[in-house]
Amino acid sequence: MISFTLNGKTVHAEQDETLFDIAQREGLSLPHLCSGYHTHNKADGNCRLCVVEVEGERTLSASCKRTVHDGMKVHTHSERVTKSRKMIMELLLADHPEHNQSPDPNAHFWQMADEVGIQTSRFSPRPTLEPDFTHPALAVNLNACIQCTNCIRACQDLQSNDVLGMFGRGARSTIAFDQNDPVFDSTCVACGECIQSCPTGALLPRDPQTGDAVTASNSLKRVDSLCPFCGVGCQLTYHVRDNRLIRVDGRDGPANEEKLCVKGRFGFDYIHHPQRLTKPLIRKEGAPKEQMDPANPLSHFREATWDEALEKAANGFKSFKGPELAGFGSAKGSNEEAYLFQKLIRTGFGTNNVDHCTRLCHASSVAALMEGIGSAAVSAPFMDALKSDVIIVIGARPAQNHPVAATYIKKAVKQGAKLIVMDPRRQALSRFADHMVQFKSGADVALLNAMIHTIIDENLVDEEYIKTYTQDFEKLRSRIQSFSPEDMAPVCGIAPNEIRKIARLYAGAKRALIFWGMGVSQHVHGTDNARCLIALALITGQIGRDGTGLHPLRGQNNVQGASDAGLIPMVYPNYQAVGDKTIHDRFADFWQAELDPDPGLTVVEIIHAIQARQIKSMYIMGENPAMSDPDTTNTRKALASLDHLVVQDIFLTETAMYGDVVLPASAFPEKTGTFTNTNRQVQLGRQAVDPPGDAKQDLWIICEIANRLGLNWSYDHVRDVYREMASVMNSLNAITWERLETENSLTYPNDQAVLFRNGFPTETGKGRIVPTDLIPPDEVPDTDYPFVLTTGRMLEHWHTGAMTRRAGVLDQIEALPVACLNPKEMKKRDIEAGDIITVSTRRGTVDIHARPDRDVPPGMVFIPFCFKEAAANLLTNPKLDPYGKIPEVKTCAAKVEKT
Ligand SMILES: Nc1nc2c(c(=O)[nH]1)N[C@H]1C(S)=C(S)[C@@H](COP(=O)(O)OP(=O)(O)OC[C@H]3O[C@@H](n4cnc5c(=O)[nH]c(N)nc54)[C@H](O)[C@@H]3O)O[C@H]1N2
Ligand SMILES: Nc1nc2c(c(=O)[nH]1)N[C@H]1C(S)=C(S)[C@@H](COP(=O)(O)OP(=O)(O)OC[C@H]3O[C@@H](n4cnc5c(=O)[nH]c(N)nc54)[C@H](O)[C@@H]3O)O[C@H]1N2
Ligand code: SF4
Ligand code: FES
Ligand SMILES: [Mo]
Repeated sequence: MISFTLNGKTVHAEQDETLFDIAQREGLSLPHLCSGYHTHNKADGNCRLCVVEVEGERTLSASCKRTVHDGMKVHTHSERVTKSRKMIMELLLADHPEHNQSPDPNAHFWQMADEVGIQTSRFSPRPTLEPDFTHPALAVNLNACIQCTNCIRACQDLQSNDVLGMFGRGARSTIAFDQNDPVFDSTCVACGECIQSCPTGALLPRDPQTGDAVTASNSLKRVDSLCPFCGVGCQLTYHVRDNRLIRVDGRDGPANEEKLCVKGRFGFDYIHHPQRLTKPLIRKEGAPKEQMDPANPLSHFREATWDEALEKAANGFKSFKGPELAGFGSAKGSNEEAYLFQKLIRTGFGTNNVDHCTRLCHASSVAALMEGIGSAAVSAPFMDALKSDVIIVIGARPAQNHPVAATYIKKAVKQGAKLIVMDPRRQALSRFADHMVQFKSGADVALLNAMIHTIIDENLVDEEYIKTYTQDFEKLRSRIQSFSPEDMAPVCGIAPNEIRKIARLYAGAKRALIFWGMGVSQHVHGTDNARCLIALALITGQIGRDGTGLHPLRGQNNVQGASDAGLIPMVYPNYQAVGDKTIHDRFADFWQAELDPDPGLTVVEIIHAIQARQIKSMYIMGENPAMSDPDTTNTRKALASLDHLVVQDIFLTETAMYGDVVLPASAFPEKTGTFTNTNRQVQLGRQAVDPPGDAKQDLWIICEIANRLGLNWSYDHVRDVYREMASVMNSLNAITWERLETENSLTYPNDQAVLFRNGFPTETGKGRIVPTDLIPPDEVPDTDYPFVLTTGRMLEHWHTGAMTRRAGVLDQIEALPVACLNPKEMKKRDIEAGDIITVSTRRGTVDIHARPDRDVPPGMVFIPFCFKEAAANLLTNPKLDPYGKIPEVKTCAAKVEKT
């Protein structure tokens, strides 16, 4: 501790604390522009507004950069300081339009001018610059820029996107996107971090509908909530005016530290889209399900009252027996909604046929993790990347799909960590990687087993760890003999030396962390892929410590929570097996209901059971299987063949079009509930606006149906549902609703960010190593279908496009369906960028625009599944992994022709 005097008062401080922070702590306000505006942006000391006087020193010091020493005498408002601040402000004002011409007359900049007491400038202004409105998300008016460089630091240090920099010299120097390119032509990914860091209004968000710049002061109400898109679980603040969201800012959550990505910041206006469902709909008598008119889907429906629609929905369900019924719940909904949805299916329908998109997602990872280490949640949060010295990212593209999680990986690399990316396609993280291992699609087991072979062969294993915490290592040792790097090189396409290098790097690391995604899980051998990753961590002891572990990046904002809450056919809440008699009886007693003793069917199995006429009626809430399930033609036929389908959504989706009853629900910002992100952090989403028209809260709708099935539920508030749910979930025992309201984010179990420090929750307490064999993809290229088709996502769009294609900014950035091909393949076939091509597989055909993309290797075509005009799932293979029951949407054989 250091002792010094601040304006004559003795103050104690830490050695590395800045004067600015100390002053703030002491309740002194110091004017500031280039520091202390965005909490996590690095202090820069360039605006000089925060200067203070240190007795005996010739010059004033920027307090945001100045630390203290014993005996120092500091003055924050001496005459010299005040005079200097006034001059600085006057100079800065010369770089800014008149107050009434300012892009944001209430900006922090003007508050500082007030504080300093200066409103006009005697100095001549800079040459004026053209505002840049080329990007639908960003209003750039550098006439208001004071070059505090907050935006540059936000872009480079916080997000590591490295787009913004300085350009030019002297009075002509400006902030620039890339080489001073128009924003839309630059490599800007529109995370908007620069906007949140800009204190002057030179950078502002644009209204997605009108295109006008929106200032924070335009809002009347601010509501602290969460991003509704991905499993990162960014905290944000909604700005509301007249029951409309007008702007979103990042909030200081543990998983995002004020950062957001383009979807969280600019993708909010889907909730105001004119196509929102605002009235319950009932299918018109005789309107054929097989012949929808996609141009006018509403023509098949008539509006109904809630009473009529709910009666019809419930009566329909009542006319079928348990095994004839099924439900798809939603990972976009809250924990409370997921809990009540599965409770309704199990107690009201009398079946365990309840599942959700986790089946298409990490089902195989979950199968392998449960088998291996007895728990399927991540062992460490993604922020732990900052503590790792080696990071593997395999079959995932976080910079696109978990963008804020990716900021931690990028930052770790900048701090010296080594990154290994393993993927058949290159990606935004590749430029950060020490090893970009671009291997053959579907060859994960070959590559990973060759790494395991190297680690065992070169005795890089952690013998102590293996002895204490694992079982079945000997089985692996003998089976791995046939997987030498030399033998596996032709299978995976990676040279033996490179395999050895990355194996040594991982095993030799002090702390190594593995992230994985859909490229690992969505295969017929997805469970085997994950088994290999688990084995890698177990034999090297790279788990159970800070900066180590296994992190299957969870996709949907609440897929972790929906799974925890029991939206899974074989387990009740908190993964308690349906097939276990004691557990079954306990839940039957708790819910006062007769329960189906057998595990239910999974997502794709349910579609197959409809085709077999076993399942005749379904309740689908917040999922769009007509777009997201593989082999869409057959999925849609199945949905059309149902005798009774109730869909609860916010739009008339491709799935809702097959509904007999369609119930208009509440979107994320219209409700309150808990959500669990990929880090096992439970956080509160708070209602910011009312649902439109007659649309109702999802929770209310579920309860109304339950009561019409005779369940007699009454919950006054969502917290009552939370309490009931938490009472049957040990994992939540330390997390009360009240704590959530005040503490913002709580990690289960028991606030432990890193798990398995002393073994695993298996019967033996040890992790099980499960050896794997080579299984080729179900479909490989041949002469008829010579390409590998792979499917996935793009940064701006969410899954089936239901939400993001109705979000103004996002849809303007990515407006057309595209298939990405290596430019060489395009040249060979005389295909130009933007040409329409036909991509076909054994299941279907789509016409789609070709996009040259060097990330895609020759011989591969990539199609994102968000475009209904060219639905990728018309093409995909529904073949399942036998353990996880996940379909192989990451690879099948395809043909590409110029149309
Ligand atoms: N922008 C956006 N973000 C999202 C989503 C979204 O729809 N849009 N969805 C969310 C959801 S639910 C999920 S699950 C996550 C998914 O996030 P990711 O797991 O990152 O998803 P994908 O883009 O489907 O595929 C990941 C990677 O797998 C690679 N891959 C393909 N075949 C193979 C293979 O054989 N082996 C290996 N190792 N890799 C392969 C692909 O090239 C791709 O880079 O994203 C979440 N975030
Ligand atoms: N080819 C291919 N197919 C895939 C994948 C792939 O990589 N390739 N990935 C798979 C994966 S990992 C996943 S997770 C699935 C995702 O598949 P889905 O979950 O079917 O996809 P979403 O588009 O997210 O569907 C969410 C639905 O919920 C609605 N919705 C949004 N908010 C709310 C709300 O608050 N209440 C209600 N009631 N409804 C709401 C939306 O309008 C939308 O219709 O797709 C899978 N399918
Ligand atoms: S990273 Fe995920 S949670 Fe965060 S703003 Fe983007 S989509 Fe939302
Ligand atoms: S805030 Fe300290 S120099 Fe700008
Ligand atoms: Mo997912």
